[in-house]
Amino acid sequence: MPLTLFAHPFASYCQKALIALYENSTPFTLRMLDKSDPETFAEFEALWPLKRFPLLLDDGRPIAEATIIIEHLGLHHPGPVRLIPDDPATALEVRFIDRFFDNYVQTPMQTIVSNALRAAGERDARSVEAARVMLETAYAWLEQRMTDREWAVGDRFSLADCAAAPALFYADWTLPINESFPKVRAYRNRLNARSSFARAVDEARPYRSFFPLGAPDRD
Ligand SMILES: N[C@@H](CCC(=O)N[C@@H](CS)C(=O)NCC(=O)O)C(=O)O
Repeated sequence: MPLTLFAHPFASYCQKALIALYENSTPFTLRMLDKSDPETFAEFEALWPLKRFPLLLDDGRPIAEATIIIEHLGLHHPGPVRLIPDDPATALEVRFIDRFFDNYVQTPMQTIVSNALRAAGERDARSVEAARVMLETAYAWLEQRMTDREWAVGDRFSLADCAAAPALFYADWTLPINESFPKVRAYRNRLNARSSFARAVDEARPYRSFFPLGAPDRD
């Protein structure tokens, strides 16, 4: 069954879904969401009026939300790398950590980045400050969690790590993960070295000028 992904390589939630596709070498066609291609955007919007990407089209059926796309792939297009563990209790922990990265790392990071995209008079310093506090708190919580761990849950790469990789990649560009969080920094380095994510990062390289805070000269 043909799979199509509406996505942009630089977008963090798209990278999350791409990691899952690359982990299992799942064949798919990329429909690039680029402002210079309004027809693809219109097609995407007709399928998913909430206009948040990525969106997977599986034999014509739209599947939204990066986490749900990864769950869908595991259910309907499984490969050798099982990103949702078979054990229900471990799977629940994976889903919790996936929520942690989306809600408490990606969301505050997106708040700070979107604020920077606004005109000077429309910026919201209070939301940015709250987002910074949330990110710092998330780094501190994760620092404790990553003591003696290679991956976010158990001893295998999972959905939780798919969520973590782009979240920590861009969070560090937004509010640097400082030296008081060595476990988080080491985990981010491990994620960056994972071949599925390294490929997504490489494919996004040409778009670094899009980062409104100014992309640092490093991964
Ligand atoms: N909850 C969605 C969030 C997706 C999301 O925020 N995607 C960003 C790109 S990384 C987007 O659609 N941005 C376009 C916009 O905000 O208008 C998911 O998990 O897939």
